Amino acid sequence: MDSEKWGFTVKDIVEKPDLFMSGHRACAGCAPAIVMRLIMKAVRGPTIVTTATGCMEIVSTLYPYTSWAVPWLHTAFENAAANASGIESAIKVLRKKGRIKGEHVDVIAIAGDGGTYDIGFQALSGAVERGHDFLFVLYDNEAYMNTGIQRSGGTPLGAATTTSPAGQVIPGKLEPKKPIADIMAAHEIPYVATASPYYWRDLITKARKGLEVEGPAFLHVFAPCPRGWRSDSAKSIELSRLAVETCIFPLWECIRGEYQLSAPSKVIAIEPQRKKPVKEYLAMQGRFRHLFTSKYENLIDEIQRITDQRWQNLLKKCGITS
Ligand SMILES: Cc1ncc(C[n+]2csc(CCOP(=O)(O)OP(=O)(O)O)c2C)c(N)n1
Ligand code: SF4
Repeated sequence: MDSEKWGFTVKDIVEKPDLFMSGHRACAGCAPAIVMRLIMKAVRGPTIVTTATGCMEIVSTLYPYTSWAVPWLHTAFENAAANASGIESAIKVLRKKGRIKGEHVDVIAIAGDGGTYDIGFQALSGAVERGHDFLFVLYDNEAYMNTGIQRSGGTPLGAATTTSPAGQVIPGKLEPKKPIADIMAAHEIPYVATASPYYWRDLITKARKGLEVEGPAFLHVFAPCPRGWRSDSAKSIELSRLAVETCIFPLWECIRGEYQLSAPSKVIAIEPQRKKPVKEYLAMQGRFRHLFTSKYENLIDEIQRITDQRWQNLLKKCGITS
């Protein structure tokens, strides 16, 4: 794994050993597991990963087995970023004392939406404010899946979860998704980006960029969960594409507070007729099934309105006027 020689050609990517290995216990069609594998294709050399409690931790480390071919630490649900800060600081001290020499060590913290938007947020905000040099990967499957599909701050408006059940009383989750990547961009850290596993090369490149910058980097990765989304397990990657094409999940980077669209979303900004209706995306998921009944169909228009509004705001931040 020589960072000088390794590039991003398909051949390089295929030939690089998998550092997140097969044999884990994720459900069929689990996009977060695909995201783990792609992220680990981006590392430069010696790497330490710390993962908060959540599906990706549980499915990959059923004792005595592990899917991680790098040093890996379990951390509590709330403090993946604090753990990464400690790892990075320890490496600095050991280097200063001459106890380790040689290559840089990549430090990666990984958490789901529950561990990022909600319970891990103070640790994350503090760690990036202190300027620790690590990449934080949020795999966003939009609910607390590991404990039974409870709503999180990342769950979208109208989604049915076990704590926002769609029925006679409420139409699924009542609040829209917290704009977590914008909140991280507001910290003016060196690198913030969004990514989707359909655009796998873009995802790997962004993970690598996040590792290469000095200081904190935040990567928000869209990650369909067929179990919690009540979607076809063969459609996770199609959903990853549709989320970008509908602008539900646009792709962008923000470098020290400066926004720019990534290629798949730039295409839509230039040719707005390519933007697909959110209905197409919603219709593929059982968690939105109730929105296609007369009682709740007005929520589809509301989801479209919020999506359009957020897209227009993003275009403005990128200096694009439509
Ligand atoms: C302080 C604390 N509260 C609750 C839990 C129980 N718990 C473990 S994993 C989890 C949900 C994780 O959700 P998320 O971070 O979205 O990851 P996912 O399971 O969806 O991959 C919860 C509530 C815990 N481990 N620690
Ligand atoms: S519940 Fe969802 S995120 Fe968890 S392993 Fe299954 S598909 Fe993956």
